[in-house]
Amino acid sequence: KPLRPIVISTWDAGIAANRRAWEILGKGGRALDAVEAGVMVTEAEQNCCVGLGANPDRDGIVTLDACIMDEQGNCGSVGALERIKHPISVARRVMEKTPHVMLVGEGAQRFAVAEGFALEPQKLSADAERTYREWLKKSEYKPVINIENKGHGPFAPNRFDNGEWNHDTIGMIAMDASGNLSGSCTTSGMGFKMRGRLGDSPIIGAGLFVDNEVGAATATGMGEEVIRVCGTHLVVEFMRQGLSPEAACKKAVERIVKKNPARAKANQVGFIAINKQGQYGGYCLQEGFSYAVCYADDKNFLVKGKHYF
Ligand code: SD4
Repeated sequence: KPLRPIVISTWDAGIAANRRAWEILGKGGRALDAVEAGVMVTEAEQNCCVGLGANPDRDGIVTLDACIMDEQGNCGSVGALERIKHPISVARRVMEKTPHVMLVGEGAQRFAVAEGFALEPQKLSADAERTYREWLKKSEYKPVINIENKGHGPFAPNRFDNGEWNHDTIGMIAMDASGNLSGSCTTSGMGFKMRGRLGDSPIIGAGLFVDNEVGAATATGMGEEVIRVCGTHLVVEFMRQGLSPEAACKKAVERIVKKNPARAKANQVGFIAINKQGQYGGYCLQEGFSYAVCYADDKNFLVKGKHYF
């Protein structure tokens, strides 16, 4: 029996985000509203991995990326947005109120302010302040090649010293009672990224893709790996060819590995997907990725992503 409505989202923070999304979906609300409201919960949390409380770039500034896509293929995105609490809502305004898909940096912030979003103080959360100071101790600005060999990916400490994978993103995809799909993705990006760096999360087809005929997918992990293969577009196209959500995510992960096995081995990427039949699935490079699945008042649980390595 098809699961409908359904909402799934990345990592453990997905549980709280799903709960909020379900308040809308469970009442017959629109998937687009659900995926926006859902990830706003995560964006609003201080000392979390997403939003203004998250880790800054190397210059100590939090820069946020987000995108959103609806059942008609409309989409909006913001990149490198500073001092705005809810980048996902700004992305939605870009979609609904401008002729464009993507606004970045100062222009995105100016648009947000013109739309009535408050300019928040430029201040790190207590957690981020502590982590940043710690990071500054060890990490100088070295050419990429010098830090590449730490097993941390090209430039970000993708993995903590305790072996856990760092994550700074929530991606959410949903199908509503009418059978329409939408998705959202929001992030502070990789912690301690170079200033100006954009990852996959604000890029339609990389961090998020929705095709209402087929399904939807979102990604997390090392954005550069996802961008190189147009990750979520690839997942949706594999579903179009008849693969289940899990098999489609797996095949996209395998594509990443095939391109550069050594690089893939040093990084984490996770994809999650749903299809029009209300099936869901996920797949990742490394053990340690989980996603949250919700399809009823009393069904909101974490699933461990199957992994390649
Ligand atoms: C990025 N994909 O900026 C994001 C980071 C992420 O869990 O997903 N972290 O590359």
